[in-house]
Amino acid sequence: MKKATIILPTYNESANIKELIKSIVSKKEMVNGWQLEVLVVDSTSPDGTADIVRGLQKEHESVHIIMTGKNGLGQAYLEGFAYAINTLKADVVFEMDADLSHDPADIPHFIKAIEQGADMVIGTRYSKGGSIPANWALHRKILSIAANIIVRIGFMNLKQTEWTGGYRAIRKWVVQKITPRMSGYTGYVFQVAFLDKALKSGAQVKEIPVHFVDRTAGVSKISTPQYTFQTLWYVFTHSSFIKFALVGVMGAVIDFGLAYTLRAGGLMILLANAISTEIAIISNYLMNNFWSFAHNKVQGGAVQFILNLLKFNIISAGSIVIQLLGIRIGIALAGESYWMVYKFLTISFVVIPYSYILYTKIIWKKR
Ligand SMILES: Nc1nc2c(ncn2[C@@H]2O[C@H](COP(=O)(O)OP(=O)(O)O)[C@@H](O)[C@H]2O)c(=O)[nH]1
Ligand SMILES: [Mg+2]
Repeated sequence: MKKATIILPTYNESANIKELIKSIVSKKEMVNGWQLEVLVVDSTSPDGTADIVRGLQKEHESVHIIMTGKNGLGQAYLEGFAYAINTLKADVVFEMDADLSHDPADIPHFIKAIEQGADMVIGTRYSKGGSIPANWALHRKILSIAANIIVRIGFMNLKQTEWTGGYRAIRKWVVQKITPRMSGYTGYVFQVAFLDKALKSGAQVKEIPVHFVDRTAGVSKISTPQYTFQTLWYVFTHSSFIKFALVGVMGAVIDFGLAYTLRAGGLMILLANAISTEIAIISNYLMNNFWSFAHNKVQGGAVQFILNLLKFNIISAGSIVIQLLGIRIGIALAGESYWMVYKFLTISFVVIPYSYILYTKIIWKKR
């Protein structure tokens, strides 16, 4: 029989924990072939959450608890994952809020998705069949919706609709692979960082819709300004798309700088530009391979490396043709004086999507 351990991080959840654990335990019969266990990770709550859990342990041997300091939600999960896998021998771990926002009746759906081959299952509030609480204050709705949209666009991953939610089922191998790289993300940013790293590691991630219910007891522990800043910073520093855009800017600087220098050194204009452009293309290829798309680096030795550099050259040549066409069309429609505007618009709205899509479909494919 396989084992799934449902990890409940708690800080002052005495008003919720008993009802939640009883509800989870009552679902045990609903998942054939799986043993369900509960692991509470309590940050030494002063409200006596742990005592309530210890009381329940007398009736239910599938209930476990470990104590930790108040070191953030992510840190509580890291400690819970380690205990669930090393001590309880879990095959799958669940993340779940302990304030009754997540409905234990969804647990069998998560298990089913795992059985169908998913490595990680995410309960999403943002696809058909899911929802955020109707009674949330407007600012909370906006914050939650905006956070997910910003992360989706930042990572250019529109497929993943839920990044910040904490109702998840994760296979052991994903946890073991990702957790050693999570020590810098021990607050609420943990959720975004973990999902990003799981996707980059090639985990099959599946979403299932969930209704998120507002807590009726206890208070939220989220610190909005800190969370917002950490999330934005994480996306900015880990988005392949943003890195790709920065590489593009660096390429332009190299191209212009080198062309100017070579020309000043006495080379013919066209020759100077041919050399500078090719060097910029090669340096872009290297920066994209070892930085922007490092998780999907070109494999297969020197031959593949050169072959892909050739493909990269062809795609880059396409960018130049597209730019010239854009400028040409602009001139035909609105005259010559604004050619820089046409160039800017063509690069922003055609060249960038064109090259990003081709790079990620042809050269740095998802493995
Ligand atoms: N162990 C532990 N649990 C925490 C910590 N911060 C939040 N939690 C738990 O994480 C879950 C989600 O937190 P909550 O404050 O409801 O966040 P919100 O739903 O985004 O408002 C709840 O079960 C909290 O008790 C922490 O520092 N340590
Ligand atoms: Mg909550």
